[in-house]
Amino acid sequence: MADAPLLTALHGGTDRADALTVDGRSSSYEELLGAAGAVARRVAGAPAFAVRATASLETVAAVVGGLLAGVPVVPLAPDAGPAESEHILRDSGAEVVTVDFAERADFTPVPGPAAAAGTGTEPSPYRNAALVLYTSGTTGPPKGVLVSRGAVAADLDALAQAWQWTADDTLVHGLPLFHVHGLVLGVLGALRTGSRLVHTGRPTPAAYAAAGGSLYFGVPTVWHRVARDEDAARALAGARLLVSGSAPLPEPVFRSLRALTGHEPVERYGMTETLITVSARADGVRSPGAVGTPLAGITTRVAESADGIGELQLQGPTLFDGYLGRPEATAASYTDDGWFRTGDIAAVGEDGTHRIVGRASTDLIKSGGYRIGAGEVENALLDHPAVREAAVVGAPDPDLGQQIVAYVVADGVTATELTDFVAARLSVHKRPRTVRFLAELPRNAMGKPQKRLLPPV
Ligand code: MCA
Ligand code: AMP
Repeated sequence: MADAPLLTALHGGTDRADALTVDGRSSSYEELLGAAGAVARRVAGAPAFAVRATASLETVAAVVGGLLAGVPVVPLAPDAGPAESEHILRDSGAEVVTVDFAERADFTPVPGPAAAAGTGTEPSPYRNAALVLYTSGTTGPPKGVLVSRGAVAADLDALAQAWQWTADDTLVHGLPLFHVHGLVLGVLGALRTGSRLVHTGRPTPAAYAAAGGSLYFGVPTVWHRVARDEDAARALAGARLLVSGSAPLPEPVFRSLRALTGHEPVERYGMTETLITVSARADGVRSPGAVGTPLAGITTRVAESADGIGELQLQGPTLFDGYLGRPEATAASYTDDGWFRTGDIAAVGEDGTHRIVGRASTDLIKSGGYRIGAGEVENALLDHPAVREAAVVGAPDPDLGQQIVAYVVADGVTATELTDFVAARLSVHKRPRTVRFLAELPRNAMGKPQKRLLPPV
């Protein structure tokens, strides 16, 4: 499939000079297609390529260029330190491409994801990926999630239907461009529906207030900050729809937004591996703590539940094509009868409304809407010569949802030094916000660390 079927609006859509604005710089669709064409010419035939996904027009051009050329794109956090970058580049085999937005070229989309399809008789490890998005598991380094253009198209169309999202909207957000929320929904969604996009660079309340959009995306931390800035919140009264996702929206934040903006936020639920699968509707009931009903094409079930509460499992066209090079991990993420295991604990009401009530594993932390594996942070801490043992947990935090807390056994190092060490090796959002020094970690009789016996923060 060529690019045209995915970014439908980009081909023949609006001729506005500010069809998209990213961190203060605007572009028309024609200029974007030219810059993306130049990227496509450079990467055509490569197995995949990576881009440092700053909040910029360059990142948008890189991703659109990859889609035009049928070459999978690997977005890297712009502040990813050596441990994180080296792992992702080695694991994906992708080389970093830098983009000059002023460079323009025509590019005729290939009739299929040529590079991803592989050459000769060897099947490509990338399968039909449009994007390879790295995300944390409970242990080990992050895995590459293979996201196909078919999954993206199915998800965006289902969301457009649920949110009545059209070319008449102006979408505003300031989320990072290396995850599903900011990149797939927040950029590709605008380019598929044809809505104008204003990316604010950073997701600050003042920038959201100034943008004058109709449709706003935010993680709960962003909405918490908007709700605390009452003037900024009131400025959103003229919007059509406020959407929250990536982590649970605290009920007090829902209520504050309703009081200040006059809007009940729409909450939706998803994962990198599944894209967005459950959402409240623009024309439906929105209640605090509820994430709505399955999107068109998605089927859900709650496993092993006597009381209607259990692991949420899914099937549908938005699911990933597996973890890059990890068939066992891919197989382990499905039940024997072919349902994707989200690892989230859900309750489904009689009217089909889903509530996410927890996670099966305490080793996956959600902080500021970022998914962070405790094991990855523990390994980074253990790379510091002064650290002998480390245990990382997520502790409740009113702003971030959870904050990363590290318990370490170490001598001759300060908490700030360890925080900075992790921020520099991995990326800034994976740094512990609190470090506690212990004489030893609590262990069971077998010598295994017992996180539930750690002292309170
Ligand atoms: C602080 N800074 C440091 C350090 N400490 N820099 C280096 N070393 C340090 N030790 C700097 C940072 O670089 C940054 O600088 C500034 O301090 C603030 O950083 P930080 O405190 O980390 O930011 P924050 O204010 O806490 O961030 C909150 C946030 C962020 C903006 C809400 O968490 C965020 O963008 N979250 C979105 C995550 C997301 O999109 N998740 C979607 C995953 P400077 O300000 O200069 O940069 S997809 C998903 O979940 C699914 C599919 C779904 O359902 O959507
Ligand atoms: P990620 O792969 O970074 O996309 O993180 C996916 C995880 O985010 C899910 O497994 C959930 O734990 C969490 N999540 C996303 N949206 C919501 C939501 N609306 N409510 C609760 N948890 C959410």
